[in-house]
Amino acid sequence: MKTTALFAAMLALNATASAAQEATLRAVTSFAEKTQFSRNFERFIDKVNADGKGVLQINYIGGPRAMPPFEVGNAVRTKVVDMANVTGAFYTNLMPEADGFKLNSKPMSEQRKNGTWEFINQLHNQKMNAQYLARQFHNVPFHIYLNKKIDKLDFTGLKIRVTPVYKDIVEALGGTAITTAPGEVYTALERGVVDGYGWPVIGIFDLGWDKVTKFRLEPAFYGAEVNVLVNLDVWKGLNDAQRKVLNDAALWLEALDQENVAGNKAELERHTRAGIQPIDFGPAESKRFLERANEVAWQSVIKRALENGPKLRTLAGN
Ligand code: 173
Repeated sequence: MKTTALFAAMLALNATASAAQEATLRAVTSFAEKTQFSRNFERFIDKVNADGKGVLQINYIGGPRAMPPFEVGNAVRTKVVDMANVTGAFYTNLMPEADGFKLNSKPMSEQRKNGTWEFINQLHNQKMNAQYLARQFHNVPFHIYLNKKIDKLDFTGLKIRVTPVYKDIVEALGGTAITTAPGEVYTALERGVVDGYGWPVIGIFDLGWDKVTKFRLEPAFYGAEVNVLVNLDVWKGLNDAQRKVLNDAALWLEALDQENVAGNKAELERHTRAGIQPIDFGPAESKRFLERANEVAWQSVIKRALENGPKLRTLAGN
């Protein structure tokens, strides 16, 4: 009896001691280090490491050189890493609903007020064993980039590099979809394995794709989403002060999206300087494209997520 009590007291003491200690989280990103879709996460890490001195630190392991992008979601789920910067498009195998996140372009301030964040956090808790700490880039749309000129909105005969983001619309327009990680896009274009690719409006210069890109198809569509996830066991193991450092930095990170409006514009100007020409079939065709893109994507999400798909669509309001 005495030993048990002593042992319990020691355990309690130990737990208090470790809770008061500085925690260190190991983090990876699913995009190349120091490129567009890793950069704000890297700023977030710097902020956490400055604000969290003595409380919580992030040990940045790096990007795709450390871990293949399509494995990052599962690595968070299984606690191979504690935290990751990753798009839902890279973990639709674990959570088909993630394909619907690109269809919600409302600012995160609004998504946090209208229940969207809460619902998507629940999905992450249940299916990814993860806390949905932050979402970035709601206002950065995608394009299809092409190396062959087309004279109507028809991809018949074209091979286009995709992720789940673009697969349904590429196939709906008659194209052949070829899934690759971003790290394989340059070589695929250079060798003519693909005639084009999907990517957001920003970021094609990071890995030199401007050298192997001729055209940018208008209009832009959907909205990029790159999330900061924390393994749920790790999250629950943190104390209030540690979680506060992360939550405060998460809101700060989401607010950085304000910078994207100017960033998108500057990048389009850079496309022009690089000789990348827009292909634009005018307002009526653009409208048809956007409606089609929206519809095929929702149908695809709803087919795989019969209850959650329609709920996501209601929350997105489109
Ligand atoms: O094209 C991609 O690899 C992709 O799906 C994506 C998603 C978000 C941001 C950047 C790229």
